[in-house]
Amino acid sequence: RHKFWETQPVGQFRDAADTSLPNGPIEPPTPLSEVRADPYPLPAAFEWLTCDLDDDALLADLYSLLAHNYVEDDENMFRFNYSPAFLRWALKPPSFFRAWHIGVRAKESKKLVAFISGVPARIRARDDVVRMAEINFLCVHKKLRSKRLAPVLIREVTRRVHQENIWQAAYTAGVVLPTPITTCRYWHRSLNPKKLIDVGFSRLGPRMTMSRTVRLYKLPDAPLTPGFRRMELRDVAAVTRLLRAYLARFVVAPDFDEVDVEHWLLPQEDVVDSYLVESPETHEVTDFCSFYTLPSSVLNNATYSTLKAAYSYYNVSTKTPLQQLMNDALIVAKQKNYDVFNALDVMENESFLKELKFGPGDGQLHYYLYNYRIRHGIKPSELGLVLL
Ligand code: YNC
Ligand code: MG
Repeated sequence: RHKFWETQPVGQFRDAADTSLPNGPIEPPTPLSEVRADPYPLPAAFEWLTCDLDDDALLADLYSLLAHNYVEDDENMFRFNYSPAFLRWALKPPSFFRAWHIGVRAKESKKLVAFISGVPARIRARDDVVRMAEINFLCVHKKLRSKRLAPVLIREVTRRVHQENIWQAAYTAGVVLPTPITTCRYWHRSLNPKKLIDVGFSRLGPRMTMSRTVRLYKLPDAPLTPGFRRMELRDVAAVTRLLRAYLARFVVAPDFDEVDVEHWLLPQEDVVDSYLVESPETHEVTDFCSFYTLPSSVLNNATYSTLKAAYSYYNVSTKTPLQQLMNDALIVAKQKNYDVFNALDVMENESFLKELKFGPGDGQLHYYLYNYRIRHGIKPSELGLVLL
């Protein structure tokens, strides 16, 4: 059934019931001298291109490939529209490898027609901190679909990851592959209900009028928690301490140090936003919340061309109740003109979703590890990892 995935070191569906298989790596590393030295062959009209994302023209090509060909919802009403600045942030974390930014272009026209990327990360599974690649932005131009190009891209990124002596990876997908470690659902909190209804993202509830709906989702003008403010560079050490202590509670989570926190969580306009609570008395940082910005193109609507969406990222509460903290996150997102605030049911998010008027989305997000078995999988609430 899965001609490609059946050949890969991933949990296979037929092994799901086999309790004798151990947790951890599925295959041992091979000596680096045995890692294939040459790129995998492509169909004759195409060539590999290692992408330099500091090159604005190349970044614009990547932006455009994804803006026209990347992930859509099941009804093809919306398509992710990752911004160039976001792509740079997502693909150039500390110690990134340029060789892992892999394009395919047409030899003749030089047009970029496919892409896959990896970035390095340390991810902990139970007690085991593992160097991994986070694989993302796999995309094949719509005109080149179903020609088995995706397996070539995946094999090539795997080869380049192996060349760095890294043997595991983490990734998410909307499709079911062998075998998810967990399956999550997105929840959506309307901030601009009228627009969301106009573009077909949500519908007016039964026995609801537009004005009642607008009132239902109304939020205060400013955050309510005393000491709630934007994160700054001087907060990196405190945020790292909070986050490390919190993520230790989950079965699978990133192992962030201060260098990672500065990259992944220090605010960047329209890319990532982070807020914290600094106690007005002790000046201690007690709570933290963050979201990233990922607009979607609205396909086929006469009035609107994009939805501005915030995605819940990492949140830590030690003093301010998590629900109150996330209510303040909703308030700042509304102030900044986002149309919707999205969150997965990972970590402790279930504890605030219903109370803060998030509704469940359709469609699921499956989380995967490559060459690492987690027997029986985990629950979304045991997952402390958010991929972009
Ligand atoms: C997918 N999303 O099952 P079988 S998520 C992985 N992730 O193989 P073809 C996928 N595999 O089943 P198309 C996949 N989607 O026969 C399909 N596949 O074994 C598998 N969409 O290839 C599929 N982006 O080229 C099948 O299919 C084989 O032309 C079929 O191309 C697929 O970034 C795709 O959703 C997704 O651009 C590129 O449809 C195309 O359809 C497309 O005939 C819109 O491929 C955009 C989209 C995917 C977003 C993402 C994570 C990717 C993870 C890849 C796996 C990484 C493994 C770890 C590597 C490093 C290891 C180390 C160490
Ligand atoms: Mg293809």
